[in-house]
Amino acid sequence: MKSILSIAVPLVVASIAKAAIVEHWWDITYATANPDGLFERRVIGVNGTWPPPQVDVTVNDTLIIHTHNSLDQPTALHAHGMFQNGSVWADGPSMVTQCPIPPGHDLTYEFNITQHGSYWIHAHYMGQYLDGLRTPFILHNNPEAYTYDEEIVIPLADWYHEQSDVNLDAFLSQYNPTGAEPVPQSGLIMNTHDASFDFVPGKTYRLRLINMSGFSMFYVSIDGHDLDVIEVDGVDTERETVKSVYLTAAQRVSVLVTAKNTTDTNYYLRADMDTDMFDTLPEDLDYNLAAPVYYDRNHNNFAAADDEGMESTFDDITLKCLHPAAAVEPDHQVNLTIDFQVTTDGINRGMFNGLPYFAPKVPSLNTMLSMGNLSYEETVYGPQTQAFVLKHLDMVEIVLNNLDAGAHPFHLHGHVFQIVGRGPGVYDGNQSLVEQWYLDNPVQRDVVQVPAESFALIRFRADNPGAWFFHCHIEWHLESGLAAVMVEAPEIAQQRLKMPQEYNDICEAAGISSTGNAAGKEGLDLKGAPHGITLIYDGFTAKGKGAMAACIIAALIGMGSIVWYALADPEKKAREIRASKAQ
Ligand SMILES: *[C@@H]1O[C@H](CO)[C@@H](O)[C@H](O)[C@H]1NC(C)=O
Ligand SMILES: *[C@@H]1O[C@H](CO)[C@@H](O)[C@H](O)[C@H]1NC(C)=O
Ligand SMILES: *[C@@H]1O[C@H](CO)[C@@H](O)[C@H](O)[C@H]1NC(C)=O
Ligand SMILES: *[C@@H]1O[C@H](CO)[C@@H](O)[C@H](O)[C@H]1NC(C)=O
Ligand SMILES: *[C@@H]1O[C@H](CO)[C@@H](O)[C@H](O)[C@H]1NC(C)=O
Ligand SMILES: *[C@@H]1O[C@H](CO)[C@@H](O)[C@H](O)[C@H]1NC(C)=O
Ligand SMILES: *[C@@H]1O[C@H](CO)[C@@H](O)[C@H](O)[C@H]1NC(C)=O
Ligand SMILES: *[C@@H]1O[C@H](CO)[C@@H](O)[C@H](O)[C@H]1NC(C)=O
Ligand SMILES: *[C@@H]1O[C@H](CO)[C@@H](O)[C@H](O)[C@H]1NC(C)=O
Ligand SMILES: [Cu+2]
Repeated sequence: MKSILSIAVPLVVASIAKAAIVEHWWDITYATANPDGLFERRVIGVNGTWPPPQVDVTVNDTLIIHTHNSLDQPTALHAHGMFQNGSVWADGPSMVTQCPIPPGHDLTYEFNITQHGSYWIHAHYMGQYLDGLRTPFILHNNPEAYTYDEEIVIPLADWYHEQSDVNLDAFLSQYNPTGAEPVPQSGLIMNTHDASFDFVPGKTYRLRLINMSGFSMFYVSIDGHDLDVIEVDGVDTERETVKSVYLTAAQRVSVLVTAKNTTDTNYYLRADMDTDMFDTLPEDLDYNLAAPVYYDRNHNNFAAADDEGMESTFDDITLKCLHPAAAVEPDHQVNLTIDFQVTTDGINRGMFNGLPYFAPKVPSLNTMLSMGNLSYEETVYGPQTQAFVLKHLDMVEIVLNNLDAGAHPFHLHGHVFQIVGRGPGVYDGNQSLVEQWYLDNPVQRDVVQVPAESFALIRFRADNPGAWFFHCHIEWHLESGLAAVMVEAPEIAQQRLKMPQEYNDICEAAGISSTGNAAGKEGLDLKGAPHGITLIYDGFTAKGKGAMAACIIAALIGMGSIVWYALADPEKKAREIRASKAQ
């Protein structure tokens, strides 16, 4: 009896790891940095330094990030991949779940850690994360699903020399009718151009690869080593041994790597950018990144490259979840057709179902929580907010038909989804168009890559009342309109959720109403809600189009400062930049 107790007691003590309150204070500021060694530029960091600190928590902790906005522009922070179940206001996307934090103001992001795995925190306002406001966010479990000796967090990112607002201005311009995206000047491994790693013989490492890119896709491998995939986007997977992995913007993959037993050879970790995306390939862009993996820093014997680069056969759809869940028939379908077209303002925009997203005058979450049973009417969220109201607990299938000649990574906030099928061309409900179904144990993640001119079918349970952004994670495409909002279970949200007062206070400080419809009004009167930039229909004369665009731009500028917060209005933005440069 005595001996059992003496064993049992320490075990119990060890397993009830005390949940902690992890508290951070972030003053969001400008800083200067030269991470690629080629160009020093103004970046956005924390407390005057860059990069922002990595955040580490353990399951059951509560994370509190006290932010102060010391920039001269609004900002907002998103913890990518968090379900925020019961705390949707802390999700972060500007004008979806919160008003952006005006310059000089504070906001506290507080939420419980119920998940584990590899995530990241990034700005969700205009192109700010490409200016550097992004950092890994690691949720440790105890115990972890797999054992390993050490973990190495490896953020990968593209890097621009120009400020995002200037890049956005050039991208969202009538002088860019093909919608050519700004091409990054560099790629960074570990936020630098000269990363290196040390491996100790015989040890097993968990590499947490996090793609914090705004645009570029990478293939990652280590010469002479296999990679065992064990996690995608916070979901533990069955171990699968591969030579290289592929990550689109915002995706994460953990791999286990067993170090060699000898130290006579060193190797390179390779991260090759997928150059298919770039409209032009600048000669000075080094898109095949490499970082040495040293077993012994005293010699220079490197193994020959055995890099597959873009020949990689890695395909995340074949991965299986460690905790399997079979697909079930959907109760409800949402069809989203992805396209890029020049719209009535003369700008090439991304769009779902022929309509680019424009932020409403009131955050969609505030509309949902303040409009009683009108919150079921999709129109109250605004004519170009692309709101889809979902019934509580429905199994929802999103059909993503990509008409574009480029691949796009789509991210759903507040959930992971199953990827159940994929195929070339357009899915019209004819099930034999699906190349292969994945129904027994489909992979689950929070970002899905939809290849060019093809479709993907994803499914999730609407079990998280709130307003959840769904968008392309290529930052340029999000800003141009490739986004929608899933309004999930409004009546349950109204019963269960009580938005902290501080969130209403920042709306007031920003001059934005925290209640009402997309126009900031009661009922179904939506006059004044941002809209009017649409497809150019046949039948308008060229002159007519010009007149119409001018009229819309005048209307948007007339909306004043609210629109400045709410909309990526290129004309107004351009004027502001010109004005600030003139000062
Ligand atoms: C930022 O500064 C605040 C106030 O001095 C400090 O409490 C906090 O720990 C700092 N945070 C970081 C990440 O440096
Ligand atoms: C976090 O969990 C605690 C305890 O279960 C709960 O009282 C609190 O409301 C939760 N906080 C949030 C922001 O969900
Ligand atoms: C978190 O809390 C749950 C429920 O109390 C418990 O089963 C689990 O072991 C805890 N996880 C960690 C890492 O402490
Ligand atoms: C990150 O994602 C972007 C965009 O999808 C992609 O172009 C880039 O190659 C990826 N980087 C890595 C290291 O996987
Ligand atoms: C290293 O040596 C151990 C023990 O001798 C062996 O079990 C293991 O397979 C070796 N590992 C590699 C990567 O060669
Ligand atoms: C909306 O709510 C009001 C009062 O709460 C009720 O009278 C009305 O029938 C409801 N309308 C619908 C469409 O459910
Ligand atoms: C989606 O498209 C399919 C095929 O065209 C159609 O059968 C289905 O009804 C559509 N679903 C919705 C919700 O519109
Ligand atoms: C469904 O697609 C298959 C494969 O393309 C085609 O052979 C078949 O005719 C289609 N069925 C219908 C009803 O359109
Ligand atoms: C949210 O919490 C509810 C219980 O409060 C649970 O039923 C649901 O599955 C959770 N959803 C997610 C996405 O975590
Ligand atoms: Cu895209």
